[in-house]
Amino acid sequence: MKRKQFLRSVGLGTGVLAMSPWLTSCLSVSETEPQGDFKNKLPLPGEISERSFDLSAAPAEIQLSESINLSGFQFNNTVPGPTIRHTRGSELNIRFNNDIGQESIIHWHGLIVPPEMDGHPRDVISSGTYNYHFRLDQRAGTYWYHPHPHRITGEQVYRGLAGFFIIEDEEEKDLNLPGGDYEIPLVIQDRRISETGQIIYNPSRPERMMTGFLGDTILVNGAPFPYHEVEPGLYRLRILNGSNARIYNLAFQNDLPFTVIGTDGGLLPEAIETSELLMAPGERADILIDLSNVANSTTQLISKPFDVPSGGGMMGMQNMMGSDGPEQGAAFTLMEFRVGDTTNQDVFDLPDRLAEVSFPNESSADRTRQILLSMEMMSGHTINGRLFEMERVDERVAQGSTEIWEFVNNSNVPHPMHVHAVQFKVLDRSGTRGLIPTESGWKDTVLVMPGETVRTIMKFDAQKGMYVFHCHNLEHEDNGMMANLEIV
Ligand SMILES: [Cu+2]
Repeated sequence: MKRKQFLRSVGLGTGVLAMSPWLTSCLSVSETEPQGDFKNKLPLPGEISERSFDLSAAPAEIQLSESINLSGFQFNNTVPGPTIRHTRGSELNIRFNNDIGQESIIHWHGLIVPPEMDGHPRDVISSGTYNYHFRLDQRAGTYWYHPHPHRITGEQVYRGLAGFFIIEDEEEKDLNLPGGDYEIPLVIQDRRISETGQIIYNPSRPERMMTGFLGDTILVNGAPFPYHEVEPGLYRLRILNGSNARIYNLAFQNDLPFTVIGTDGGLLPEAIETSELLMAPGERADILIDLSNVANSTTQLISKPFDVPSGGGMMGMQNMMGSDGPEQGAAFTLMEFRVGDTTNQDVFDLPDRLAEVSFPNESSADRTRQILLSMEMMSGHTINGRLFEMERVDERVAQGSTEIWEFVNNSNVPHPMHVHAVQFKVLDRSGTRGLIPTESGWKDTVLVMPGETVRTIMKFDAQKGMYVFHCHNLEHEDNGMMANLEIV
């Protein structure tokens, strides 16, 4: 078996940090954005490993840094919520206690669970307890949980209700991936900060209908401009774009290469090396970064600028009718890694083949379904011309069937499309963008840029019943860009 060896090259390569002219210009772009001086230590969420536990959501006044406050909501008194970590096969009993004073229900994003356990918006409770009971019967991976009430998901996630849900299994364990202090969950979320340092959520009508709510400051694990002290070793970063609407083009300073090993539905078949990775709201990326290349130095996690295609419609629609925040595609600095000069970490071998994965074959598809994403002047973004209705069944699929879903974006803004109750494979994308490294694995959320058609294939093996699929731009979702999917 071919293997890639990550050698710890302490003392080597530390003299090559002179900035390229390209990078200098890139960083000067982000210097026009609010910049922090990395005063805040990166918070690391606590973990829940019990099989029976409470998730209690309650309001809280939270000081996120010296100058930034959030009138928010918390799960179990923390932002982000605690990381739920379990092995495949575990049976869980989770009591969701809702004390936030609004209707809510929890969705386990990426998990395939029975319909009444999936957090369909019709299952909201306005107070009291909702009892979840389900078995984790799927691949190891980086999943997450967040509220899913109709019309107010955006506000509740924005104000603090989100956490990681990590599943482990034997196949992944055998790889001996970096763990413990060498495995770091990072949830990336943009927020808009008022002059008095208060985080605000007040999407305008154009923001609800057009762009979504774009913030001006990026929080990582709830902290603005955090730093994290690390060794010059190999780290596994489990990254979640938990933002309402913002897409990131993740990279490290100086184009430090990194290796993508997993995404929404777990490990990729093969590791892929890259120096940037586009991540839309709801998507996850599991990456390995070799920080021995920047021993005794620092490196910043950044979002590089990227273009949003106009979709053939009016150019500049986004700015003309859109958000008050920095536009989609703007550059940002996210956090800083402060790299020490010694590590006791063992040399690590990464096999070329990470996991045995078999995706459904196109020829096995029972049918193709077209999912049209378009903008109606009066109602905003729709799915096949309609806004969400709680009890109307929009797509009915036969249990056990394999389908090709073709997402066609006829609008002028990006739509990250999320389907509940399945993991799918992206087959292809029209235009020049092609597939990105995370799209070589199992996905539950896929970015469909303006003008693009993205074809996906999925097999519906979940229990019969009602689920939803929707845009994971949470303002779009709250505005009705969601549909019922019934498995029969
Ligand atoms: Cu959308």
